[in-house]
Amino acid sequence: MRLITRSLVSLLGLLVAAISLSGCGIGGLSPIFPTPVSPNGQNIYDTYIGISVPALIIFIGVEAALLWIVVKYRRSRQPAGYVPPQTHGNTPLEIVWTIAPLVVVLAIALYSFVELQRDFQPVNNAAFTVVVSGHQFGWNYAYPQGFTVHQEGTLQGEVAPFVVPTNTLIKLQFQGTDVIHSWWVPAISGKTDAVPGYDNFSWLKIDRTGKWKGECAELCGVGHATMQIVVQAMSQSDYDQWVQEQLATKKGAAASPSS
Ligand SMILES: [Cu+2]
Repeated sequence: MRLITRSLVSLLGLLVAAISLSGCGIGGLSPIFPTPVSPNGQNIYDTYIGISVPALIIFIGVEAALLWIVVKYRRSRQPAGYVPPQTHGNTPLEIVWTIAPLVVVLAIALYSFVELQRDFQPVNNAAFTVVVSGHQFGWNYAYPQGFTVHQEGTLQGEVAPFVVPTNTLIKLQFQGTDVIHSWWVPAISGKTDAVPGYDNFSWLKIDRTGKWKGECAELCGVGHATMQIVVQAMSQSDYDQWVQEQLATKKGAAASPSS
């Protein structure tokens, strides 16, 4: 009976941890199930659900069978000095419980690999490319129009947004200037490493206006936790206006004498 109580208490603890984790947003970053806003984010979400739901069903089935056996065949229900039948080995059963998990693991591998092939290839029909470079500690977004958005790492308030137009396929080219960083906005795409000396690629095509948060997902030094990411999607006309403002600011900065 003590074993059952202990199992139930552990299960309850896990449940409480899961619920509290799903409830709290870490700096606006939901650790579980953010609503996807880009097709690659949607496909990652679908893959996650497609693997998690069957895994959860298998988990509940195994735990229920375990509890049922533990309760039904507990020692106190058996006559004093009872010794259960001593069978050794069961070839068909052993073959089944070796092959069944293998099939499950291979299915997960294949499912994930197909998603990797589908959404982690460099695209060549993008409207434009933004070069995203990570450094200790922040992100720079170099636009083809010739200006750069700096997201300097901070824990005091929000960083400047990486602005994109909605419904536009944008190629992201990742670079690292010192150590490896990883760009991750869960609602948009999978983690993509920004590696010194090697370019990685991803893309986004956001279907609505709004703002989404992410963080550097590769431990990169003492300021790692400050490397916030904010992506903002605007309508094409708002975006065009924003670009003009950036160009004007850049021109102004170049004209004024710097110290
Ligand atoms: Cu980093």
